[in-house]
Amino acid sequence: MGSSISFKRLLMFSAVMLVLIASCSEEPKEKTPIQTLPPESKLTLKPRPAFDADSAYAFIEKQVRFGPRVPNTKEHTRCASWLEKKLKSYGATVIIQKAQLTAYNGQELSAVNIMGQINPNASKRILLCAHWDSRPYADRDSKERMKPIDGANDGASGVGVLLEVLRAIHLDSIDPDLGVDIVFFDAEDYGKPEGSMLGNSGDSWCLGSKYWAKNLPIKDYKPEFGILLDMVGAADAVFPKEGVSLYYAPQIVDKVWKIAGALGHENYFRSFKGNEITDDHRYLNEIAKIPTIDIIHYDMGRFDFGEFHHTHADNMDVIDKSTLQVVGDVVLQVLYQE
Ligand code: AHN
Ligand code: ZN
Repeated sequence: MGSSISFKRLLMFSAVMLVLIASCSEEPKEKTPIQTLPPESKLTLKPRPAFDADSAYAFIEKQVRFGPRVPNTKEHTRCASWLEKKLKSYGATVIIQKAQLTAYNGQELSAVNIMGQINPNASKRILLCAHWDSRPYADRDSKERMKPIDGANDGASGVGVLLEVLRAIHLDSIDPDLGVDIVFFDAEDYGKPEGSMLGNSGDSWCLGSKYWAKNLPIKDYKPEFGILLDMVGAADAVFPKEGVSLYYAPQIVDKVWKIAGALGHENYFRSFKGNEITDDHRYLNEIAKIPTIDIIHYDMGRFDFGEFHHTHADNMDVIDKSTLQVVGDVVLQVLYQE
């Protein structure tokens, strides 16, 4: 039938036209795209309270203004009272542990470890810690090497971040079944000066945490894990997966670095293994058997702990609010992810 033939022709015509149009198109022919879905993120980030880096910075500044926090000085005693008062003001139950410790040179040190507990009766607990004393020497400096340093990064930065973490929890709220313990260790930085003839310096550091680990101030104290912050305030800080942490608490390193990555901070929390560093966490692991990691600035390619480390340049000028923000956000996220 005539109409059927013309219909077939129309169909044929249309098909030819379509092929022509398609082949004339200027668009380059695209291959079927390979499915490149983003890697499945195993982490759903839960809400966390805000960390105020200005406030953390002010807490660091306050410590530095006391003067060097060297055991047996009035600056040290005054700062200890302030820390105790701050912990209480943010709702923590405070436990003060005093100890007479002997330094590498025979000097007796009146030391004080300061602990604050949130939800003290909760059985599941997380420990956060930092050293609050500052180094009595500037043994890496070229001048005034026997004078004490400000210790803005080395000491005050970890404490400042933790005080702000506590303030953030206090202003917000936290699961009443999760206990948070903050411990400020004393006499971490009274280690043998560089070049000292007094033999191996390895165990002359961390006197306060060693004492604390041997004399836990709470019966059957067994937190799930601990996080130590040391030197967490410098610009462009590099936090490798520190060696002692990887040895004793690899699963905690993994947890914390995954969370940091999910927050987009892999430029600070690097994925490579760092050196093994003798720091307070070593003794929490070895003596108290608390799996504890160390978030510590250590840049192997660039002045390890920083050009200013154990010099008079470790002052407020090296403190960078962006780094404080990153570390504070990661620590808070770890707590609220539990
Ligand atoms: C040593 O250099 C052996 N330990 C580094 C721990 C440290 C010093 N943290 C702060 N100051
Ligand atoms: Zn130090």
